[in-house]
Amino acid sequence: MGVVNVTPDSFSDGGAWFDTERAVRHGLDLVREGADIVDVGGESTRPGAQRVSAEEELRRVEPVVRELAAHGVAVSVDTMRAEVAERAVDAGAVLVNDVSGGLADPAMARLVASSGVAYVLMHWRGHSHDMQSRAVYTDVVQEVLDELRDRMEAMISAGVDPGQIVLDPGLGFSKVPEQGHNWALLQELARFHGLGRPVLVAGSRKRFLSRLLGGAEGDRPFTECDAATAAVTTLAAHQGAWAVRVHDVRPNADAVRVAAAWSAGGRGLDAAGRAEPLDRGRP
Ligand code: PMM
Repeated sequence: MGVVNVTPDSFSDGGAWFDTERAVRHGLDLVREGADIVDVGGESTRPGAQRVSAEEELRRVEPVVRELAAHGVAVSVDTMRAEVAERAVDAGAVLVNDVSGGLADPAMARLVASSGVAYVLMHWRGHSHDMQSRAVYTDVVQEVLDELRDRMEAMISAGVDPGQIVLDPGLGFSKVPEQGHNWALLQELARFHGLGRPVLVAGSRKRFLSRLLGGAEGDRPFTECDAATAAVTTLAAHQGAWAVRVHDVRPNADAVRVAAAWSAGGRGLDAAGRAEPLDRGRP
C-alpha cells in the first residue's frame, strides 16, 4: 500500500503532493513501483496535529480518489469521517482506512456495513493533539490486542461483515519510542493473526525508526529512514502481514518479494528464477 498524503503538514511528505494533479501523478508512480493499493489521505495525523474540516478534507481527497480509480487503481481512503469515506467510496475507493478504528465518528460503522468495502481498523486511543499522553500501558501487546478485539466486535455488532476487516496495531499512535511500544508490537506481530483477520503494518518513516537510527545530533530525518522501513517490511512480510503501508514503494515491494521467496524456499519462481508479479489478494 503506497501513501499519497494530500496535506501540507504530514509526517514525512507533508506538502509534496498537496495539489490534485501532483497527487494523482504520484499515485500512478507508486503503482508502477509495485503498489497494489494507493492510500489517499487529506488529514495529517502526526502527533500534535490539529484537525481540518470535513469540507477541506473532501476538497483534498475526492478528486484524487476519483482520478486514480478512473485509472483502474485500487484506492484506499485514509479518513476518520464517515462523510468523507462515503464520498470517496462513491468516487471509486475500495477500502476505507480509518486510523480511529471507528471511534472518531459513530456513523463510520454504518457506512462500512452498508457500502461493503474493505475496512482497515487501527488501534487508536485519541486524536493527534494529545494521543501521546495516552500511551500508558502495563502490557502494550495484550492491551492493543484486547482493544482491537473490542473494536472489531463493536463494528461487527453494527453490521460490518468480519470478512471486510483488516487489523492494524497502529504503530506510532499512542505508542512512544521511549517505552519501546512499537518494537514490542512488532516482536509479537504473530499474535495479531490470532484475531483471525489480515494484518496491516504501517511503520514507514515513523518516529520510532528515526529515533532508533539517531545519534548525539538527534533523530535521523524521516526521509532517510526508507532502508529501515524496508527492513521492517521484510520482517513483517515474513511474519505473515497482509500489507505494509509505505511512502517509498519500490524497496518495500522488493522486500515483500524477498520475504515471499525466502518463505517459499524457491518454489513459485518462474523458469528463470524470477518472482511472479506480486498478488497479495484482497481481504
Ligand atoms: N499512519 C499514518 C496515517 N495513516 N493508516 C494506518 N492504517 N496505519 C497507520 O499507522 C497510519 C495510517 C501516519 O503516517 P503518515 O503521516 O506518515 O502517512
